[in-house]
This record gives sequence, structure tokens and C-alpha cells, in this order.
Amino acid sequence: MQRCIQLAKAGAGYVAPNPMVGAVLVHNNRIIGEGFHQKYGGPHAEVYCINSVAEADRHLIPHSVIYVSLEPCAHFGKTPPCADLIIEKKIPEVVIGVRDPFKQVDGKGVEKLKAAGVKVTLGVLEQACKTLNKRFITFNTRHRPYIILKWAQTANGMMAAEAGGERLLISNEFTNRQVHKWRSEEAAILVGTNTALVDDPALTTRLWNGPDPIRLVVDMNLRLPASLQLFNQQVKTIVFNSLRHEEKENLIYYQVTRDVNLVHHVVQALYQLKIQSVLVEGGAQLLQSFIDEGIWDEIRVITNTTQVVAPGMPAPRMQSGQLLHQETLFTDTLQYFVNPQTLAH
Ligand code: AOF
Ligand code: ZN
Repeated sequence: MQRCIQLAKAGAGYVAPNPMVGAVLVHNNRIIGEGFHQKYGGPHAEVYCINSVAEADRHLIPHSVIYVSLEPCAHFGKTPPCADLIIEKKIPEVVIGVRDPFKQVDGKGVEKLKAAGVKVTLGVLEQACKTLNKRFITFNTRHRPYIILKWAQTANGMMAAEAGGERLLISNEFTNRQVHKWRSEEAAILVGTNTALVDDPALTTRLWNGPDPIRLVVDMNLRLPASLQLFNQQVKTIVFNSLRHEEKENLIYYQVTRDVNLVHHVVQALYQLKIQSVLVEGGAQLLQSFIDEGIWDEIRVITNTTQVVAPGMPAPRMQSGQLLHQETLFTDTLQYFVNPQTLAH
């Protein structure tokens, strides 16, 4: 199963919004086939795995065990069901990492296999297989995107200046690259009105060779000027607002209700828009709302070494983050927290 996970990761960046999946075929403790889901819309891991078996080993397939990091599918999507393929190849045993929560599968793969007399074991290295596809699984089980909050703070816990103030540059050039890598790993990036105004961020991945996520901004009263970099139409932008619903080529105005549940409305809209993951980059107020509502999965905090005394905005406060990992990038410290609720799911 560990090998399945390794293989699955080779599909990172190519398969989203599909999950990363790896498969290994074993005969008498010898691996005779390996495969992974390589490209969105392309064949699934099981197909590559079975096709990889050498001519001389083909006759062993009906006497082998197939390990798959995700439950084999049972539906006709862009490709035929993998459960059918396993049955057709007379593979007598399947070991699965985690159940596929996608509505059209969701246990039906296991049922199909069992009904055909295949021996099925479910839940091997389950937590690792869940983590591998944390975005896909959160989206399909909790009906919201996987949410990562990120901010940079000074050593004394300050963020940017007050609304309307100056932009405060905190992270160093190495960390900035890391942040662009983080951006390229998520489906979308979200900022609030003040951050869009004060920082005028482009929210692209220009410091990293990866895809540009969709840019999201909350602008309830539509007061952001069209001159902002966010509106340059190079990348798709969605403006959550209370005034209008409109779709232009690379610019969508998405209307949400104006009330205290703003974060819930935005998150619901993201589910409707099929956005599987989002990196929330500020400002402090928007980040704090996500924390207060308990709607987040990871928090990544960048702390530099300067003490700022000038008027600033205190960084958000989190009550329940569990520190998973900490690293240093030159003058910055990067801390990775996870929501205990997320781990429990
Ligand atoms: C598997 N093996 O390697 C993957 C699976 O549109 P399709 O046909 O590609 O189906 C996509 C769905 O299939 C996806 O949402 C997920 O439930 C499952 N992905 N299943 O048996 C694989 N990638
Ligand atoms: Zn499949």
C-alpha cells in the first residue's frame, strides 16, 4: 500500500479534480504490475497496473492480489468501472486503502467485487490514503472545499497596517517562492476586500512553475477599482458580492447573501462551483472569521524576525491548531497546523 501511495503521487498536478491513485499487483510476494492514474480523464490506476504485467507473467494474474490506494470505481465515468476490470481479469483478492466517497462509487465498488466472489480487505494505511487525497475526500464527504488559511506575521504577532494603511512586506524571497508553490497546489486562492485594496496582489504563481489557481475575492459592495491586478483577466477571478450575478469571460460576479454567515455562504458557493480546495491569504479579519466558525483544515503561519512597533493589525488567533511540522527558510519560520476536527474525519 505504501508503494501504491508512492505511485499515486506521480500523478500530482495532472489528475485534479480526480484523486491520485496507485495500484500494485502482487503474486507470491513479487510485484508483477504497477500503475497510477496519470491524467485527468485518462485510464485509472488499475488499468495501467494490469496492462504493465509482462507477457510471461500474464497467466499469474488470476492468482494475484491487487492493492489499490482508493476503492476501485463501480461507475461508467470517462472510463469503464475498474471493479468490472478486476472481475473480468479474475483477480481473486483486492486490498484497498480507503473507501471512495464520490457519490457514484461510495462502497459500490466493494459491493460489486464481493458479489462476484472477490476477497476484499478495506482500510489498509487508511489515514495515509486519506491524507493523500485530503482535498478530494473533504470535498466529497463534507461538501465543502479543503480550506488552508495562511498568513505572515512579525515576531511580535503583527500583520499589515490598519485598513487603508501601507502594505507591510513580511516574508523573505525564499518564503515567497514557497507561497507560490502552495498556491499552485490548490484550486483557488481567496482574499478579502482590504487585502485586495491595500496589497493589490496578482495572486498568481509567477515565482513557481505550476498552474495558476482561480482567484477569489470578497467584495460585498463592489467597491474594488477595476485597475487592481486581480481584474487583469489573465487568470479567472470570482468576485463574491451582494449586488449582482454576472459572468464575463474570465470574470464572474457571484452573488451571496449579506449576513453574519458570510463565510458559510462563500464556502457553499465554492462547493457549487466545484472548487475542491482553497488557500485563504487574508486579511486578518477574513482569516479570523474562518477560525471563529471552525471552517478550516490547515493553517500555515510564516513568522519573520522583526519586531514592528508601528500601528499594525494583530495576526489572527487560533484556538485549536495542532502543530504538525515546522521549518526554517532563511529568516522565516514556517509552521504547519492541522485542525483536530479534520484529522477526526
Ligand atoms: C479508480 N481508480 O485510478 C481513480 C478513480 O471520470 P472518471 O471515469 O475518470 O472517474 C472519476 C472518478 O473515479 C473519481 O471521481 C473517483 O471517484 C474515481 N477515481 N477510481 O478506481 C483510479 N482515479
Ligand atoms: Zn476506476
